[in-house]
Amino acid sequence: MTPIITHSAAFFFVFDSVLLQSCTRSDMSLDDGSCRINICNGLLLYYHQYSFYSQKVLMALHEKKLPFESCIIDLPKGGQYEPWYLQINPRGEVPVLQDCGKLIPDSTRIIDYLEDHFCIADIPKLIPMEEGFEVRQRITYYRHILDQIPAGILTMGSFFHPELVKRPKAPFLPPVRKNFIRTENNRSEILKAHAENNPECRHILLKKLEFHERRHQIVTNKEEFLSVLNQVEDVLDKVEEELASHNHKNQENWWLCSNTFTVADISLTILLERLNQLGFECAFWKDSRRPNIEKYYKRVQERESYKKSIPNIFFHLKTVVRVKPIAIGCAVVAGMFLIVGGFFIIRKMM
Ligand SMILES: N[C@@H](CCC(=O)N[C@@H](CS)C(=O)NCC(=O)O)C(=O)O
Ligand SMILES: *[C@@H]1O[C@H](CO)[C@@H](O)[C@H](O)[C@H]1NC(C)=O
Repeated sequence: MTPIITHSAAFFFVFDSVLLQSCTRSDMSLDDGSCRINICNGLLLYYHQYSFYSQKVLMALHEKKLPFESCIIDLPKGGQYEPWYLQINPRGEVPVLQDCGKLIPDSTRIIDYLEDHFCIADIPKLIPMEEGFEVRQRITYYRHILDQIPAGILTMGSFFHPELVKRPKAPFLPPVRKNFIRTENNRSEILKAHAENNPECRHILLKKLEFHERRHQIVTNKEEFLSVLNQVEDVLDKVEEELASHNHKNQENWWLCSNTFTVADISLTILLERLNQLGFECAFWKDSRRPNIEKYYKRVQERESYKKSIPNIFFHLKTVVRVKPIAIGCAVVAGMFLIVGGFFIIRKMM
């Protein structure tokens, strides 16, 4: 499997295969088919477009308008278990940021790193220092409770308990969901196979196997999954209350904790985006359940950083077609165009 190197903006273009370049030998610094490149003046992000934690880092990079190169790790194909990638991140997870020789794993650490190292005058700040202690404390609090929600369990659990979900959206449409479930059910085998084939990574992969089996239990057990959904309810209640408390201010300019967009807003935005894609928006905010969150989510979708970090409809179509053989792909594409077309017609009529 050869990871793909793209320019940061490449994947936003429709059918961008021309712009995507496979790693070539000369790009690589290692001899094992890896994609680790030596960039000595700039940032390189290892990520996947549909990864929740990757999307947070992408949004931070775009908010701060920092240029970066990227290397896509093909999670559906197990690219995160390749020996060369385990050298970059022994946890076998995306995202990882490479800044010259330095490797920084974990989305929270990456965002803090960006905030600490790229803070000269005209780079937007995601943790405003000049607004005082109270605002910073609030940012830390909301960021913390939002980041504690286990996004992977939320995502996978929604596939195993479709009765709890109303209208899943792209990219989590039926063929993609089936693919996710198939891979999840076979992940132990996949990890064991990788461990057999790569004795030097065996230890790490077997650790991951243990972790996976515990997670699988939670995901497939309805009671446990419902308690994760309750945790989401609690956090969203607090967020709704916070947003409501700004109603007397000039609301157009207010985000979660401040009148500037902060790290807490990144955590909130990517969570709302994921909940919406999984089909939980009806349960959590639609129809005036949480009107301030509903308004917030509409408003944040207008931000440039959102548009650049969340794959668009064309990207989704391509994914669906790739996952399934042509025939089903075409049917899904046709269906989605009908839905999207219908949506625009209805919007025009209203
Ligand atoms: N704590 C990490 C979590 C990263 C994480 O769980 N990434 C997922 C994708 S969203 C992943 O790489 N999963 C692949 C695997 O565990 O096999 C962070 O915040 O970056
Ligand atoms: C499960 O994974 C193993 C190891 O990668 C593979 O050989 C096998 O074909 C997979 N089985 C299914 C049902 O996908």
